[in-house]
Amino acid sequence: MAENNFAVNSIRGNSVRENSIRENYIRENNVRISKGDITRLNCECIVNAANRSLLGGGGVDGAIHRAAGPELLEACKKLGGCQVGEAKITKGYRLNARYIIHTVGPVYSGRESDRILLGDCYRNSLNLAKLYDIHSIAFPAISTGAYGYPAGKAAAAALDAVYDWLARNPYYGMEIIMCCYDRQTYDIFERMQRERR
Ligand code: AR6
Repeated sequence: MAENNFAVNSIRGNSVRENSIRENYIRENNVRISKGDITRLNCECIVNAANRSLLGGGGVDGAIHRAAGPELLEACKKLGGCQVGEAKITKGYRLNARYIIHTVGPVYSGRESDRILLGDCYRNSLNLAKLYDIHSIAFPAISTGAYGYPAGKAAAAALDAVYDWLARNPYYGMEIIMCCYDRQTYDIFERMQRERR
């Protein structure tokens, strides 16, 4: 009898509570395009577009090191660098984000290998995030600054890689934010994502 009452309440009287419980425990896969400074985001993890030394640089790498503080450089020194397309993880230190995943995009060459290596950055970052039980992650537009990757081609490779990863991990519940710094890059990502729906 008690069990029956519970079942009936769950379906009828307690539906609002049930829904809020569901929201707390069941997350959905989702891709969002946003505009702004990645260091300001409130998500579990942000991705850095680093270089192979992992010892800092300009662009988003410089901004992340400045915002995270000097402990980040000390942690990066212990990582032994990173190959193009691979990913390594540190804490977020002074950032709101708990973790930083450092990946190294390809310098644009116009060869087919660019697209594969750029896709590897997203795939390997997401795999590493999953190992750390991360469920929200923000990416910058990797390789589209100093490394010269045209934004349209980079957006296509990035979105192919993240949607492919989500299709392979349909029940994981990962929120992916593509964080574009400037209006032009944002418009390109936003249009390409809309065309996929
Ligand atoms: N938040 C989000 N995106 C940003 C930010 C920010 N705060 N600052 C810049 N961007 P880049 P890359 C955008 O050059 O092309 C570094 O020196 C930027 O507008 O940062 O992968 C590393 O150490 C562009 O759209 O990275 C490497 O040596 C995107 O981030 C090299 O640059 C990527 O631009 C990596 O070059």
